[in-house]
Amino acid sequence: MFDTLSDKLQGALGDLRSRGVLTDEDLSRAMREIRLALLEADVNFKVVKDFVARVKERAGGAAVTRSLTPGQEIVKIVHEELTELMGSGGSRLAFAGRPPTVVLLAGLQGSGKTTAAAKLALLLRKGEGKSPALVAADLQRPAAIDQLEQLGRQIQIPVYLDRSTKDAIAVARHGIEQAQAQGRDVVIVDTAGRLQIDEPLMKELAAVRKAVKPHNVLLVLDSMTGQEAVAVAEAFAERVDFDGVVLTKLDGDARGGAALSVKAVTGKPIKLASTGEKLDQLEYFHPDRMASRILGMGDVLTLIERAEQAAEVDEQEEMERRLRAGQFTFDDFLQSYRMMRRMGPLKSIVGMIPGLGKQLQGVDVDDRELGRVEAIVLSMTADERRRPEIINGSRRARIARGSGTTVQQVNQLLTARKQMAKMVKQMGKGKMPNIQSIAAAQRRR
Ligand SMILES: Nc1nc2c(ncn2[C@@H]2O[C@H](COP(=O)(O)OP(=O)(O)OP(=O)(O)O)[C@@H](O)[C@H]2O)c(=O)[nH]1
Ligand SMILES: [Mg+2]
Repeated sequence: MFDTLSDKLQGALGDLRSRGVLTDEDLSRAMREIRLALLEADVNFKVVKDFVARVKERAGGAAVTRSLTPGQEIVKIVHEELTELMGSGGSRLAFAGRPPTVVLLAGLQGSGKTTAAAKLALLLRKGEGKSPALVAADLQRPAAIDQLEQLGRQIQIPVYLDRSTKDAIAVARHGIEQAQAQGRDVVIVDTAGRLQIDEPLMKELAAVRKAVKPHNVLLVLDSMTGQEAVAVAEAFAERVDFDGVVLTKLDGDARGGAALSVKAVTGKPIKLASTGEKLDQLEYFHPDRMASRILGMGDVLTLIERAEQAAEVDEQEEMERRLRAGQFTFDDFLQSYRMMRRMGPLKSIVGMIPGLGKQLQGVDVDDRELGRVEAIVLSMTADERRRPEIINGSRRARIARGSGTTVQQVNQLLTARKQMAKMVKQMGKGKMPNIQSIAAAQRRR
């Protein structure tokens, strides 16, 4: 997802991070490279211009904080601006006070509406315990109804259809009534696409919209079509209006960057992103997380943590208390990783704790792994972090997907936590090395 853009941006920011002092020349070069990276990824020209101007302005006046180098400060600014660019509004759908919530999907032919309808139904059932239904209101092609019916069967979600009419409004209305009668709380309406934006399409959509009063109108955009997708979004925004965007085919990388302009150009947030043909490959779109992914997550998290460093003495004390009590959940795990990281290279820390180096053999403490460790833990639910024993096979697969890692890597981490928990128990019985004194020793070196 956004691989090219990600590589290019990280390249542009790469040498900045390590510098203690930045000259104006360094800064201009970085800005040029950022501009190129965005343009090459097909981000809208005007959007790029504004973006770079904002980063430049902020970077020029950026206060050099105690905990960040100037280069890191710029990475942080780029991260914030990227997040802002992709939309800081929430990705949640609007749910009706009185069910059913109606979601209308619109978009050009082949953009992925029908697949997205099924995926969304699955996501809402799995993630939010909803009981969705699908309505086949694409009556342009007979095959469209079959396609939705088949998808519905695959995921065992009812599909309302009527092969005897060409009246999309009647089908949509009737479908919603039926869904309501059967106690379904979300109804997702699939509509017909057109080759391009034309009058009949807009009219039909507007009519369906008026008739069924959807709580969410989502525009489905194929991110592989680059700038074309942005033009479609603009046209829809003018003619039919919509509440948010579903970006599809983000797995095809080349021009994906265009999608990043959608929010800036139309003011509508990206709510969901689809990253493959499989039905579970749809996720809520989180601009901040996406920005982190694009910029190389680990580094950004490091930055943010460093900036927060000063405030966290209480946290250490709390942690020690919990460890003594023999608890060691994934929350503790994550926290301890973060604490250790703030104190310097992990290997040196581990080496300084008596007896720890040996016990940690086999547990990976490579600094580069940390971003991944965080991503994995952050992809767990609160419950999973507290009670790791419930993490079964399907949960592992989900966590791997959510964190962009493999099941094997998730397994490794589960094992590592177990080992650490055991170790912590032993230490808890004996003497606990004082984390603060280790930190102090580290600073003196
Ligand atoms: N690789 C990839 N393929 C996708 C994705 N989403 C949809 N597709 C594929 O794109 C094609 C078109 O998807 P549909 O859901 O049928 O598109 P549609 O908008 O309903 O098309 P019409 O009904 O003809 O207007 C299908 O082959 C899907 O499998 C995605 O995120 N990644
Ligand atoms: Mg379709």
